[in-house]
Amino acid sequence: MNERTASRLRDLGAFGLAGFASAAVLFSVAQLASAFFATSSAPLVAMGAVFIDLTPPWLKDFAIATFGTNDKLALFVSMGVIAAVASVIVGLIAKRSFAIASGCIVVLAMAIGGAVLSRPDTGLADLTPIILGTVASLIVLRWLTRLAAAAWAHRPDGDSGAVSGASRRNFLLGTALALVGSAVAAGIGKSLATARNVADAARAALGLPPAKVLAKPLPGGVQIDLAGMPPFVTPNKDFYRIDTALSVPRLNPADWSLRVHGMVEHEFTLSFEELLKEDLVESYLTLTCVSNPVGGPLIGNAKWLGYPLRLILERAVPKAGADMVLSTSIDGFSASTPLEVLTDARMALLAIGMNDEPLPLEHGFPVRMVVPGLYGYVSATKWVVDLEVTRFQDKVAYWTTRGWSDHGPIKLSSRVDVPRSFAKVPAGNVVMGGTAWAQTRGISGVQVQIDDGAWVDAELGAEASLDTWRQWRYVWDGGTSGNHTVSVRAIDGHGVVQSSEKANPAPNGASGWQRIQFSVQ
Ligand SMILES: Nc1nc2c(c(=O)[nH]1)N[C@H]1C(S)=C(S)[C@@H](COP(=O)(O)O)O[C@H]1N2
Ligand SMILES: [Mo]
Repeated sequence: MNERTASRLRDLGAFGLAGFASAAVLFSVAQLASAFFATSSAPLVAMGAVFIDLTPPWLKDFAIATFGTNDKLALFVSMGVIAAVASVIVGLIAKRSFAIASGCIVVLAMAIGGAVLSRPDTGLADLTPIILGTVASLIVLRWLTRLAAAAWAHRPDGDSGAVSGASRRNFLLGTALALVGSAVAAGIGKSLATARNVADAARAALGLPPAKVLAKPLPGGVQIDLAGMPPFVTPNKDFYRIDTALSVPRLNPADWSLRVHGMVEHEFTLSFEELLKEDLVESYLTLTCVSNPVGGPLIGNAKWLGYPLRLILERAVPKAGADMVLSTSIDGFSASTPLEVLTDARMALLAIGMNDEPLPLEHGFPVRMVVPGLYGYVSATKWVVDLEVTRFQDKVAYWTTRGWSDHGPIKLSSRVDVPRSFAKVPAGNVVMGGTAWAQTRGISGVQVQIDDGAWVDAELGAEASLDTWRQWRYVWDGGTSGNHTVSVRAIDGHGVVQSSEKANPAPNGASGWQRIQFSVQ
């Protein structure tokens, strides 16, 4: 390697490192400062949120299919990698011209500022963190590039011995200081955010009021006794989570209110205290995500405590012509639910409790909607703060503007839970089991098909209600060794057989029969 290449490489290392360290300073200072402002004033949160809003449905499906509920982690990691590469490039530019490098940083900071302002919960003051971060970053970049230049710049006398030894140490010390400082700032930012988090404290302190109408007790036999079957009631910690929120909204119930307005005779605002005083009811209800592929895991069943949305709307008195309720969350998500669905006999709830606990923060604390029979994206608004009675032709909800249907009734569907796909089972009787659902219509039958045999009836677990899923079981006594498949299809309470037509989740839910492979030893 000649002298010239070696010095090029050193530049790359030194100035690239300087750029990286100054970017670390930008993000960590902004992160620290954001503890005192809206959560989406943090650069990564704001940028990620914009990215999610711009995500086309196919990419959303891909992300969920590939990363499951780690999709947000994957997003953060990708953003981190992109930011790291960009920061090294900015460092190299700074070697040539500090002015151009700082110009790049300012342009990036303005883009981040734009992202912050685009969030529904931010104002001008929430630009403070990114401004502080940018100023700190520019100072550090100036300082480190000077140190790097002093240590490695070519000297006309060619003699760099003792002088550059000391100045190289200075540069490395400076860089280490900037990196350690960033880590400390980010850490403090994180604990500050936790300490200032009133929502956790309020949730812990909240005792749920007793329900006026208790849930119908679950009949014995709702749970099929077979290892590998999901519990009939999904524990809160295992309940699937899908939302566009990069940082979970942290609402203090004391500040929460629900505005009910639009095409109604009586607009009103409901406080959390008022909601607690209403006659609350309990009800088991199975939620399902429209992005759930056939046989997928994005479904869960819980006992909800809440106030019937029907009664909220009765109080508001919708005007003639209204056909939709647009529910909006504190973080700008919205769902379009047919007015009819919220006013008919089904138990659509403004929920505050989930399985005898206040709603977990990730599941909408303090208040969310749950509606039997509709996918979550058109009904189950978490952190809900606004109900507007309107018309489908006048208002469009979050996912509809991104290509999904404005109506989203849940499709009749069924799943094999046991055996798992590609499981190896011992010879002899093979006990199979699974789940089927058709919320509001119920399940009247489940059939399975082994290999290319005839469709045969499975046994059904007890029915808890028409709004909950139902388990099934089938014992196959023909377990000859080799590879086999099992397919499943359900029949709803009206006698309709699950459609075999394959459809992707977009735009209104997957369909088709699940078929899995297993082998008998
Ligand atoms: N505020 C808000 N509410 C939301 C969403 C969201 O992105 N933001 N996603 C909806 C979707 S797509 C589904 S499937 C359900 C999931 O509810 P869970 O996370 O409690 O399972 O919430 C719904 N409510
Ligand atoms: Mo969903």
